[in-house]
Amino acid sequence: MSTNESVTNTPERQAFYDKIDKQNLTPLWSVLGELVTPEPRSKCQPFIWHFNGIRTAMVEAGGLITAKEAERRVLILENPGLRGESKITTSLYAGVQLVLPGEVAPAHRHTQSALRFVLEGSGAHTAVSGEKTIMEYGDFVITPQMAWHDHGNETTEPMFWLDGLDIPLVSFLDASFAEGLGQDEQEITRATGQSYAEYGHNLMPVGASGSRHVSPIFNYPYEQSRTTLEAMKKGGDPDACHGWKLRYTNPLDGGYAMPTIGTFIQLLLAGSSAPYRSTDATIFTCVEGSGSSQVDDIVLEWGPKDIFVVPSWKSVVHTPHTESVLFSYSDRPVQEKLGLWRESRGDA
Ligand code: 1HN
Repeated sequence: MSTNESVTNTPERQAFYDKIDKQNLTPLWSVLGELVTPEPRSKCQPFIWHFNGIRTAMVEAGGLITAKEAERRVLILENPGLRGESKITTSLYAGVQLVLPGEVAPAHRHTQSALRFVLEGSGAHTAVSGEKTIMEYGDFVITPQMAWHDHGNETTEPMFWLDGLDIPLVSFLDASFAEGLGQDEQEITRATGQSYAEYGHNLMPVGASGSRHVSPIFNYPYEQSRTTLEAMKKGGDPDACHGWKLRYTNPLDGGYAMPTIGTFIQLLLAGSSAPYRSTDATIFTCVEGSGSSQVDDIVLEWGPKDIFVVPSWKSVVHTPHTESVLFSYSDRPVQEKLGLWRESRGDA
C-alpha cells in the first residue's frame, strides 16, 4: 500500500475535483495518506490533570450549581488535542464529579456505559438497578448501559470521583438513547452489597441468568484489589513493563468487567519500568504513591488522584518514586473483539 501523502495538483486535476465536488464525490488519491496511515496518528496528546487544580474548580462549581440542577455536576477532562469534543481519548470520555453532603444526582439511564473511580470522600452511595452501594476511596464502580442510576451523599464530606464513559464510541455508532426516571431516587429492591455477596466470592447463584456483556458485580472494593496486589507481590517477580497488573473481570465468564471499557489496577515498585506501547490509549489515575511517566519526550509528574493520559501507540516508561498503585482504563475490549489490538514491549 502506498503511503503517498500528497498527489501533485494540476489545473486540470483541480478543475476536475471542483466539478465532481458538486456531486458529493471526492478523489481517494488526495486523502489516502491521511486515511490509511502506516501507524496510529492520533490527535490525542499525552497530558496530566493534577487533582488539586480540579478540586479547586469543582468546589467553585459547587457554589454555582447544585447536583440536581446540573443533573450531574461534572467537569470534563478534555484532551488538549481534542478540545470541544468532550473526549479524553479518541474513543473515551473522562470527568470528575462532585456530590456535596445532602445532595442527590437524579435517576436516569442511557446506552453509554460508565465507570466511577473514587478519588475523595467516604460513604456516599450510588444506586444501580435497584441496589445501593457505598463508595470508598479506590473503589471501582460500574453503571451498565441502560441501568437506572442515581447518586446520593448522606455523609458530611464532599465526595469526588472520576467518571469514565464510552460516550465517543457510542456517538461514533449513533447509538445514544437516554431517559430520566422523573424522580430523584429509584426504588431500592435489593439489599446494599447483595451483588457482591452473590458474585464476588468465587460463587454464583445456580440458574442465574442475565447479560454476560457486563459484570453482575458493580462495586469492586479497593480493599480487595489492594490485598490481591500485595499477594501477587509476595508471590512472584514483577513484569518489567507493568509491575504486578490485574484486570478487573466479569465473574460470569472471566472477560472484561465492562463490554466497551477495560479496567486495570497495577502495583509498581520504585524505579523505571521497561518501555511499553499499545494501541489502546489509556487513562491512568494514581491511587497510592507518586512518580513520573515519560511519554515520548513529555514527562508527566503524578501523585495521588492525579489523572493522566497515554495516547495510542506512544511509548510509556513509568518511574515511580515510591511503591505506587495505578488504576487505568481504555477501549481494549473493543479493539480485541475487532482483532485490532496491538502492543509492543521494550524498545521494539
Ligand atoms: C452520567 O450519567 C454520569 O451518572 C456522569 O454520574 C457523567 C456524562 C455524560 C453522560 C452521562 C453519572 C456523565 C453521565
